[in-house]
Amino acid sequence: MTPPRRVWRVRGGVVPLDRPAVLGILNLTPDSFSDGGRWSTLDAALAQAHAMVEAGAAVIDVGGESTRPGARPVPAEEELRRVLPFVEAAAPELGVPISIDTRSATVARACLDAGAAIVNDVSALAHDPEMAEVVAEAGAGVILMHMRGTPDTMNAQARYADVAEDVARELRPALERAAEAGIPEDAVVTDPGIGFAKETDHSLTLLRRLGPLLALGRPVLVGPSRKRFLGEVLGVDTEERLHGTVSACVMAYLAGADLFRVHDVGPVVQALNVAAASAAAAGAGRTA
Ligand code: HH2
Repeated sequence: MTPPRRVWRVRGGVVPLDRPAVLGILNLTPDSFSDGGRWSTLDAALAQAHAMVEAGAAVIDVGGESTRPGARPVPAEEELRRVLPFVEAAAPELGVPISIDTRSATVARACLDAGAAIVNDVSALAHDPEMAEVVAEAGAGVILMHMRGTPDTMNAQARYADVAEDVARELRPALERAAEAGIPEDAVVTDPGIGFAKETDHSLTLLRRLGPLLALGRPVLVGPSRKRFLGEVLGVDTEERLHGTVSACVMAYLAGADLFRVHDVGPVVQALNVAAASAAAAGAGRTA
């Protein structure tokens, strides 16, 4: 008998998880650390989204607020001005679910109404008290990411006894918030928050030690793309971090991650497909 298909339930459908799922990043912000200001017209944003789908993205993750360390919050109206026209235009034609990267329930609600299927909340439903309800009412998928403090204050809070255990324990209240609001278990994905209140060694450790997070019983997403910890290991600037990003994703896959949020979709999809094919050929799971 074939085992039941693993899926992530999202608004209006599912994201299959029987092979690695890549989320293509589309930052419609002037100040994101690596692609800020690049997709400043609707046409450019749509073209980039289609190119990422073509390259194998299972989801497009669109954001209108930078969460890089030290970033200042953006008012909901401004966030909506940046992302809503894209969601309205892309949802009917893209062919994959759209995820909205926001901490604001107002932004999430408007984007879900316009056809988005997933909310990627880096505050794990803690920033906006209405967020859990908005996700539940829409039947959306949700990504619950670990961080401490806010992007403004998080860097000072990167002290852990055991980063893998601490991250998993600190995400539990978010899972409870989701369950209390009526969000189904199979709509929830967790994320260790690479680079969010994490020193380089914490991010590197988390890529190898996802066990405590996996023990929470939800699929795990990682977002290492072009991040600072890669720059610190390799001594290279943001635009030269592709190979480091690819290695980080493959390592996290071998440690049990199912979803990967990246800027460079094609190379990461290829690398993960090789890793998955090798695991399947060996017939003994990912770590054998
Ligand atoms: N990282 C960033 C933003 N959103 N969401 C999840 N779930 N996981 C992450 O690791 C994650 C995230 C930061 O990266 P980026 O979007 O490239 O930059 P910026 O926040 O400057 O827009």
